[in-house]
Amino acid sequence: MSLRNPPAPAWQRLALPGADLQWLPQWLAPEEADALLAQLLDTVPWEVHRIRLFGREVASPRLSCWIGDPEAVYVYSGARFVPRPWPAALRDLRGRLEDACDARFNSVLANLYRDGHDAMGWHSDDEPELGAQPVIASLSLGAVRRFRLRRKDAAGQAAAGEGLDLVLPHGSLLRMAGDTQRLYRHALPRTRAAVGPRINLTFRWIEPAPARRPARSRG
Ligand SMILES: [Mn+2]
Repeated sequence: MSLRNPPAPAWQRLALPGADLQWLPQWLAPEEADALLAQLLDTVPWEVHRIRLFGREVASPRLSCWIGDPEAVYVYSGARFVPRPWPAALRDLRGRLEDACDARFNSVLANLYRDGHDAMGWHSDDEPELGAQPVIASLSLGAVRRFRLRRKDAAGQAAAGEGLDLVLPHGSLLRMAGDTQRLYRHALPRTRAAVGPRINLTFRWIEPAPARRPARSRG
């Protein structure tokens, strides 16, 4: 082992029954997180994604960008997203995250929460192309927001019971794996607090289309 390399930071396991949830509250040093936030705010082609909500198509309350290898086409909330190419700021980061998380990633969903009005509703990242037990690496930059996880009830909705609220600091890394998506939903609620922009990067592995089973029609 080289003496020049600092030891890898130790993951902290978060206690949530049945889930596999670990985090590093300060994965990036503050200066590096500052620089990455500024670069991404400037260079990512942010857009409003249309999502399906109660059968209606609406503008999502945040800005987003789907980035990845060409074959990492993602379908969610009734829309199909062809990835944009990796911006320079994210190319190195992907490799570092693969090492840190012991997983492979071919894509990242970038979300920009401009202020406390922007939010994310209850959902699971459980689309078929993510596989049964996806490893998702979630890097937070900018304003500190509250991230909530709640166990699904029998109908698959977020139940009022078992769960966890996490405050995700600038430069923190959350690793969701195992049955976390199958058993739990997560959300980023609005806040009345005066907060600045927050960027969340969720790195994923999307099974390329030819390897997938034929699509079934979903009712
Ligand atoms: Mn999610």
